[in-house]
Amino acid sequence: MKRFYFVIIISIVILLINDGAFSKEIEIGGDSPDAIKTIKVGIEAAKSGDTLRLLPGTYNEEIIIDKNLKLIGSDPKRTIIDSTNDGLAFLRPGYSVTILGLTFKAAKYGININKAETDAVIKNCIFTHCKNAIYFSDTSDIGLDNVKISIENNTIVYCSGTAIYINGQYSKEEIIKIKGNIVAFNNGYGMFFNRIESPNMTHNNVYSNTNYNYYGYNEGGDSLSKDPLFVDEEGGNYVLLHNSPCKDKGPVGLESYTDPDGSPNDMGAYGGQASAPFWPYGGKGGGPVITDLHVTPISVPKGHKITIKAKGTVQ
Ligand SMILES: [Ca+2]
Repeated sequence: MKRFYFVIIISIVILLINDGAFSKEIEIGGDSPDAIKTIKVGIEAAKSGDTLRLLPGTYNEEIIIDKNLKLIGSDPKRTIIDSTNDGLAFLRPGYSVTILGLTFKAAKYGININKAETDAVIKNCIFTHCKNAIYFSDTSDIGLDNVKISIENNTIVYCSGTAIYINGQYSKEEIIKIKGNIVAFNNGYGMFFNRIESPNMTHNNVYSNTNYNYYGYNEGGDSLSKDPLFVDEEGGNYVLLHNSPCKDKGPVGLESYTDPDGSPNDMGAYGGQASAPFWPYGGKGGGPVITDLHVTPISVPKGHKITIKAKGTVQ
């Protein structure tokens, strides 16, 4: 009888170990000598369902997706995929991938999805100075129910081609969801749709894109076309100024859409609960950000005066 209980307990322990090993988090980047330095090596080490957490840094590589993964950046401003061809490519169908908190820079295609049967969530990312930012082209006539692409709370600016390109034989809502994005100052189209009948598209700000803001499908509900007013677009800081028209105008309806300070969703990469790890605005109510601190002179005898100058910005 004793032996019988022993066998059961061992079986439970093994089940727990297997379950724990099923999905893990792999850290990439950083200065530690045994750190995994490239995303490619991280993907090779990952099993389907794992999360790759990217420490701040610039990754000069092309990411090929060949398993179900989450790619989570530390902060889009500081976690940069700088690639000349594809930033990230789905070359085979059937993968489910979440991409969050990254900047895609300089790529010919920031994210290139050319197969049906893809489940991609692209969230809180910045695309800048790419040719095309998010490019989905499925030239087959299959995959009506086998594709699910969600493009939410991204900032896509200063690309030389099209910001969001969707080409596929799809008509159902929820298959392509495009919400809360800022798409501005791109040199081609803001959003280009071919053969798609009804993307689920709301709360985007699509402004000043050289060809057309929209082509092939008109803007969805609650959308804007206004200068987003970034803190420093020349310097690549796409945080919103306090008077940005994108403040509190992002998607509504889900708890995840609420900003980390409790206010409604801001459009762009700094909006929604997922931006909490890199939320740039301080706590609820917002305190000023102090910069340009100068003390002159830096040393004086007792009883003399010094001048302290600083700049406070409320975002
Ligand atoms: Ca807000």
